[in-house]
Amino acid sequence: MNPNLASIMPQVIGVWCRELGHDVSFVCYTGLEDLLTELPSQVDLVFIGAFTESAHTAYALSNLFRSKGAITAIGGPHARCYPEDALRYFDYVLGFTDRETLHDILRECCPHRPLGIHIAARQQPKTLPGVRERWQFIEPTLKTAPLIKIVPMLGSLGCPYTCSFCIDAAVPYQSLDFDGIQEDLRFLLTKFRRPMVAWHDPNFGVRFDDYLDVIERAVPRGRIDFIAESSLSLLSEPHLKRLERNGFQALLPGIESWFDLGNKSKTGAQIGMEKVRQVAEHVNLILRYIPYVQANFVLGLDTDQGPEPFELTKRFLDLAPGAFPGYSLLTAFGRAAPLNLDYQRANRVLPFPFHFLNNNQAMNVTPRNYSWRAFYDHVIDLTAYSFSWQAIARRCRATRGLTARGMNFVRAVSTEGFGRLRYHRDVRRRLDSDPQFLPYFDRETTELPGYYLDLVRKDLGLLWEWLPEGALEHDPNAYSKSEPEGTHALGSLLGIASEGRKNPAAGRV
Ligand code: B12
Ligand code: SF4
Repeated sequence: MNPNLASIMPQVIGVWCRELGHDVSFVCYTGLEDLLTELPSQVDLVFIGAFTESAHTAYALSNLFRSKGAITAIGGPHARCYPEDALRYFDYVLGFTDRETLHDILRECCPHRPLGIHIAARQQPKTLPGVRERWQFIEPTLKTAPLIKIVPMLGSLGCPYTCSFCIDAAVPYQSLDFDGIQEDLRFLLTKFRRPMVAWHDPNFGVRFDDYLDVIERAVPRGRIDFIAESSLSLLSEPHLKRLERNGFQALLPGIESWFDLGNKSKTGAQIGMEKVRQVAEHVNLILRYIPYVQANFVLGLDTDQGPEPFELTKRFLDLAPGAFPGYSLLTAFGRAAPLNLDYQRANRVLPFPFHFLNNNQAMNVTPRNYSWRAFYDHVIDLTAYSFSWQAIARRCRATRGLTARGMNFVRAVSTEGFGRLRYHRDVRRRLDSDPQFLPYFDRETTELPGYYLDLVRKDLGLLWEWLPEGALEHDPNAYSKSEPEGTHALGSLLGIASEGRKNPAAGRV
């Protein structure tokens, strides 16, 4: 599946660089490639797009390329969330990136060491190259996906909601060019017998009728399958009927919590069991029209206490057995969200190495209302319940279609369901038995338990040798240190503009 989860933005950078006359090599790392052999050996400038979970891979690669004389730049979620840290290892660290920002870097292209420079456009780009232009990079990436091939598309950026834990809380909503979207959909019909498209919009369907009008104009009914992340408040029955007619096969609504964020789930002030009943009914309604539903939850929010939130999620699974539950451990990704300032100011953020910050392998915020042992007990109990054989069988019975059933089964018994359960149990056991664990979790020491060190070393493989010294540590409070008390720091999400010195030399990127 991994090539189907590839990001759009590195493809965009590739398109823009070629348009500006550069000779571009593009490598999409899906976790299986041997990067040391796949990557080109001689380049002038390297752009790396990375999530925080792959920051150490990115840092090691930057070090490797710099040793061969290249200039390095990082963009993507990690660069947006932890720019101060990335500046230690890259010449350029990018926030919002438009064509102009990229052009400035290509023109200048010179080393900035020991500390790189942080460059960001004032806002999200107004336009991005579509599928037709990105096809040169999409096609080779999807070649490595054996069965299902999913094309990533974007219809909008930002979100009108302001959930305080979200990276889009401060980013204004904007839709992308509808004509371009229409053309891309038509283009895809020439490439696959039945294309499958995943919308990477943070919240698909905000201008619902406009998007569905475009799809209906471009696509003969049912010729393209779609997947989208959306919020329950946008998924009314008339909308669901229209989505079904237009080939939507999977939706991923965020429920997040039974005690918070009512505006997202259209449950208003309702909380607790009331909300469970209402949301379960809504999810069952969705399942009548859409074969696959993943319901997303955040575990460990400040509004949660005692066993109740976890028990309520179990009741939800009983009442809506067809939904696949996606659990995220509360994670404060640096300066991603306004709420992170509060966690940092309250000294609640743990310095877990970036490698573990993928919403599952570590929770880097001290829970307000649980001890670590109690918290993990609840997480394990809920995960075991969600992926028990009874729950898997119930999910299978409540889902339509072979693909949806197959996906649910594979996800439950692979690294996601069973794998995470094993991992959480291992962590819980070590909270009792490994003398390094609890002191680290309780922030009595910053010495990383050997267990985690071994895991990063193993995962990085040969790249471990290239990981710069000190790169496993970062300042978990960097965001709050850069903001005066009392601010909510929205300005800093936009970064600083480039001065863009001129040095026009087209090169290999
Ligand atoms: C679509 C999406 C996905 C998709 C596609 C993932 C992918 N590989 O791109 C799916 C569903 C697969 C997914 C999975 C995950 N996701 Co996700 N996802 C998003 C989402 C909703 C939109 C991102 C997006 O594409 N936006 C459109 C682009 C154009 O805008 P942008 O991201 O703001 O990028 C701008 C700049 O950052 C810059 N830029 C971006 N990339 C690059 C690259 C280069 C080279 C350069 C120069 C610039 C640059 O330019 C852009 C234009 O200004 C964001 C939330 C959000 N609203 O941003 C979360 C988000 C990115 N995901 C997140 C997480 C944690 C995950 C998972 C770990 C969750 C999980 N446990 O499974 C996985 C990891 C997947 C992986 N490693 O590939 C976090 C990342 C936090 C972090 N610092 O790492 C985010 C921010 C959500 C959050 N929790 O706050 N995700
Ligand atoms: S609705 Fe979703 S994308 Fe929008 S701000 Fe809330 S969590 Fe973020």
